[in-house]
Amino acid sequence: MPVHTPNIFPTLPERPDAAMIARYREDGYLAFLEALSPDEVRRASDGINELVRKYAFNDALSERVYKDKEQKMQNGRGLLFKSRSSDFHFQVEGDYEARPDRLDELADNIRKFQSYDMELPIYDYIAHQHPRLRALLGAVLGEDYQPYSSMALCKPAGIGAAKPWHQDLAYFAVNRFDGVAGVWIALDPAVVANGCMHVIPGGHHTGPRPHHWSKIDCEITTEEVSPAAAVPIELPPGGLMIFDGLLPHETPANRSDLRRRALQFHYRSAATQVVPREEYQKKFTGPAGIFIGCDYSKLAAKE
Ligand SMILES: O=C(O)CCC(=O)C(=O)O
Repeated sequence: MPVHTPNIFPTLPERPDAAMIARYREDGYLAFLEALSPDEVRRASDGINELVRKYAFNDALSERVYKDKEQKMQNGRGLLFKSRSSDFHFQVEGDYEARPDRLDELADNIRKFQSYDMELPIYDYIAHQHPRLRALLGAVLGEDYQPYSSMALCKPAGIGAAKPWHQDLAYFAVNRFDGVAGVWIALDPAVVANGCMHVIPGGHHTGPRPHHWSKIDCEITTEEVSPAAAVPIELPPGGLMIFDGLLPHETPANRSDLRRRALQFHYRSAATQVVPREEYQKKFTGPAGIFIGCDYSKLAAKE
């Protein structure tokens, strides 16, 4: 039976109306089938290959860090290429063996890019200047919102790993949890079979949920989320979803032969400050007052 997903609108408007923003507050997300033009999608998609060709196995520009099979957490595995001049880095999917003579194939087998928004003008434009996205973010977070992070998640065909249930604020060190939004933009058709986003509508109202390091990643257990309440957000290339930093979401593994690349950017309201991790950990707590987000000190202890 086809699932009807609420809050999917045809086009990202020049100004979102009050009813849309009310739906965002209630359900924790909105999606739009058209936000980027086909030309913007093509440039953003080509940019991934361009960055891989520029940095991978180029020892002058990047260093290589091997996160191999000994890593306890599956999603932590995979070769990392780290820029020598900025925070930009990207991780190869754990099950793919990168080779310097196959850079376009490598570009199709990246797991994620991080801190890439200033690496190419097209990413800077989409993340920081796109007029309709700016209007949406201004309506959701206030006009003086700030960028927080950039990631691109590329679930390679056949081997793309699942990202289990989590809240993004379980990772982010900020002083309050009502002013962070993520924006996720499909570059390929994103459907259930290749690991599109799934969300729990309204699941942000319950506040922080307990996360733990499983063999796969930092995740919420399924006793704490009800996958039966989840809806898939299927999007064509150029489609966009905005979601609250407390909204539980996941993406399944990609066992299909369709790659699934997406850009993701996070933003914070002006009142939401980045704070030291110790300060944030005192706030992202459960009823017992204990930190329930992703505790990196426990991960290190497991290794
Ligand atoms: O796009 C994906 O596969 C997962 C994105 C996500 O939920 C995240 O990185 O927090």
